[in-house]
Amino acid sequence: MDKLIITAAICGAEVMKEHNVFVPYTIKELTREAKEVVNAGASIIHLHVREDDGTPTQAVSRFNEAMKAIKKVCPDVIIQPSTGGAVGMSDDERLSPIKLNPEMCTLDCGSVNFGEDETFINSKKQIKYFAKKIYNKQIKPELECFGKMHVDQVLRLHKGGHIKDPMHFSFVLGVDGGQTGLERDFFFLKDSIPSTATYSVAGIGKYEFPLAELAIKHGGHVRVGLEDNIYIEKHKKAKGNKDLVKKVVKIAKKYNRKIASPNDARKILKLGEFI
Ligand code: KMH
Ligand code: ZN
Repeated sequence: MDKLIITAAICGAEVMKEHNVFVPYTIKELTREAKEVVNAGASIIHLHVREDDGTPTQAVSRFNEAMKAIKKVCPDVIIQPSTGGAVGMSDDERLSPIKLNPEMCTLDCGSVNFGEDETFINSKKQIKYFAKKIYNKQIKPELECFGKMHVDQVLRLHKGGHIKDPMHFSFVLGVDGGQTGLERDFFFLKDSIPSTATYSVAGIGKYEFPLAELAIKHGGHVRVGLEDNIYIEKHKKAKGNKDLVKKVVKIAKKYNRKIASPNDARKILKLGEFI
């Protein structure tokens, strides 16, 4: 089994300090969280950025500032900016961090309701547009799928030549409006992708650690972080992203799964290789 790649989603666009005071907004806070998760075992940082007051932004200048500051304290870490941004942003606004030539970025592979009245739109035409822009820059997309139909969408786009091998999926499960993150969901998605592809799971809220454990047992990779879940255990808030990463490392130890360094992750994900 490959070593375990831990991605830390340290910030997100929706979760606020009112939910967990450790959600980073400023560059200083982002850098603190990044350093702590990398020390705890994360090799990839899934990055959103905010204005100092917490407003989500996709401004290239803010990403530039954040990525430079993070690289200063964690020179090896893989930074994976979001091209999802926040609900309602335009395509080109969402794509702006790819101007900075990151090694990876997200590619959201279908639309999904977020809670009561928000819908995160990713039409087939948009996915093709994003994919083209991302591959043109030789960036490796993490294929974010909020349910099985998004996986099917990826497979069709792959067949049509819009998505390239080697594919790396991220199953983001448990969104209020998306697919649940139960054991049966995990197997349904994992067993739907080609054996040559890699995958990571990101369980929202209560699904975070049960899904992480399944992925650890079955050769997948794991994403955790305050973007997805603010609790270290029921009713107890995490004191920063590092607590969530440390908990994953502990589960991995139980199953003798070694933790990937950023360079291990580059090899496992074949970063920079496109067929
Ligand atoms: N904040 C969501 C609207 C991504 O990073 O690509 C989108 C999201 C997915 O978080
Ligand atoms: Zn995100």
